[in-house]
Amino acid sequence: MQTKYQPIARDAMAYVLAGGRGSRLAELTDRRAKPAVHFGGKARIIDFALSNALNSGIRRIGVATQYKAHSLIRHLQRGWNFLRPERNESFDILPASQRISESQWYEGTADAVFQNIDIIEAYAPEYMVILAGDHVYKMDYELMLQQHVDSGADVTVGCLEVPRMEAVGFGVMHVDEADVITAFVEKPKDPPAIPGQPDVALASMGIYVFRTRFLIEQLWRDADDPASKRDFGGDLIPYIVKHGKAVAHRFSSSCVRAESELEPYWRDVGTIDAYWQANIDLTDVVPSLDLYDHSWPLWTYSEVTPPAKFVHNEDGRRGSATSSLVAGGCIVSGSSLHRSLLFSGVRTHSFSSVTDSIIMPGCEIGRGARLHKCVVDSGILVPPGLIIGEDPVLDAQRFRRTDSGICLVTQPMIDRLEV
Ligand code: ADQ
Ligand code: ADP
Repeated sequence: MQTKYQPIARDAMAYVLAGGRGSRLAELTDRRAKPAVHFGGKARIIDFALSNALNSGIRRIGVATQYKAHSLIRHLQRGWNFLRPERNESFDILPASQRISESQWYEGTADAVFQNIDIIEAYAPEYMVILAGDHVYKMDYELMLQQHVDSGADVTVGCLEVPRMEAVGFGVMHVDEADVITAFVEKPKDPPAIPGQPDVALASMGIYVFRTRFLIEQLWRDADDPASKRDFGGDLIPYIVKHGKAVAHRFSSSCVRAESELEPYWRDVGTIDAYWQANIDLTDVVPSLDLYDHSWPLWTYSEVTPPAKFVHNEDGRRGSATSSLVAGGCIVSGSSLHRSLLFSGVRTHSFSSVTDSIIMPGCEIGRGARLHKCVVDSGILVPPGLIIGEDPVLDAQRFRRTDSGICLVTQPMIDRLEV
C-alpha cells in the first residue's frame, strides 16, 4: 500500500528571530525593529520569512521580538493570527524579558531560542527552522529540510555566494565536495574566498535547520559555556562545525523563481541605499522579485481601504503614475508619480511630483512639493512647496542624505524645518 506523502515541513516549527535593530537603517529603525520596516508598497520585511514558512508548508511559527517591538507586534497580531491550535497549528509572539526573568533580555540569537525552550518542547516539533526576520527573498524551506534529513547533518546552514568583500558582515564558510562545512568564521575582516574563485565567498544566510532534540542539547551546552555570547553565528554554528556535522544548503537550489532565467533573489536591505534600491527595483517592467506570483503569495496585514484613486485637480492637471506601485487608500490629485512606491493611505496634492521615491503609509505630500530619490517615513505631512532631491548641500543639512543621494525624511527632520 502506498502511504500518503507528508511534507517534512508539517513536522517543523519556524522560529523567526526578529529582535535586531538594523542600525544601518538609521532613523528608519529609531521607532521600529528592522523586520517591521515597510517594504514593497504593502508589506513589511518580516512578511517574507513568514510567507516563505507558510508557503513551504510549515504551520507552527514563533517570532522572537526584542528591540522596539510595538509596531512589529501590532502587525503580527493583525496579520498573522490565523494559525489555529485546533488544526495542530500555532503562532506565538515571544517578546524578550517575559519568561526566564523580567529583567533578562535576549543576550544573543541563540539565547532568544533558549529562553523559550519550554514552549518549543510543548509543541514537540521534530525539526526547527531558525530564520532571520530581516531579509527579502523567496525560499522553499521544505527542500532544505529534505536535504537535512537526507544528509544526516546535525545542522544545515542556508548559504549563498557573495562578492568576497561584502562577506565581512556575514558568517563565511568553506565546504567540501559534498557541501559539508569544513570551516566557519563569523564576520571575518578578511573573508576567505571560495577556492578557485578569488572574488567570491560562501556566506551564511543566518538560516539553520536542526532536529529539535539536537538543538536543545546544544543550547543547554552553550548556556554552560562562560565564554559564549549565546549567538548562532558566533558560537553554536562554529562549535558544531568543529565537533559535529554541519552541511551547507545552497540558496539557489531552493529559491522560488517565477521565471527560470532570473537570478536567485535575496537581499539584506540593511542600509538606506540597499533598502531604497530593492524597493525601486520593484518598479521595473520585469522585476527580479515577483510580488505577483500566485504560486508563492506574500501574505501581510493591510488595512481595508478603498481603491487608489487618480483625479484631475481644479485646473485640469492630471493625477498620474508611471512605473509605480500605488497601494489602496491613496489619492493622487493633480500630481505626478514616476518610479515610486506609495504605501496605503498616501495623499499627493496638486502640482506635487514624486519620482524615484518610497512614501510610507499615511503620508501627505503638500501642494507643489517635489520629491526625488526620497524615503519618507510613515505618517509625515510634507509641507507644500518643499523640494527635496535637487540641492545636495541643502538636503544634507536638512535630511539624512546618503553618499549616493538618497534622502531619508522623518518627522523630526520636518519639524525642525518649520522652526
Ligand atoms: P547578523 O546579520 O549580524 O548575522 P544578527 O544580528 O545575529 O545578524 O541577527 C540575526 C537575526 O536575529 C536578525 O533577524 C535580527 O533581527 C535577530 N536578532 C538579533 N538579535 C536578537 C535578539 N537578541 N533577540 C531576537 N532576535 C534577534 C547573522 C549570522 C551570520 C549570517 C547573517 C546573515 O550570525 O553568520 O551571515 O546573519 O544575515
Ligand atoms: P509603523 O509605521 O511602523 O506602523 P508608526 O509610524 O505608527 O508605525 O510608529 C512606529 C512606532 O513608533 C509605534 O509602534 C510606536 O511604538 C512609536 N510611536 C509612534 N508615534 C509615537 C509617538 N507620538 N510617541 C511615541 N512613540 C510613538
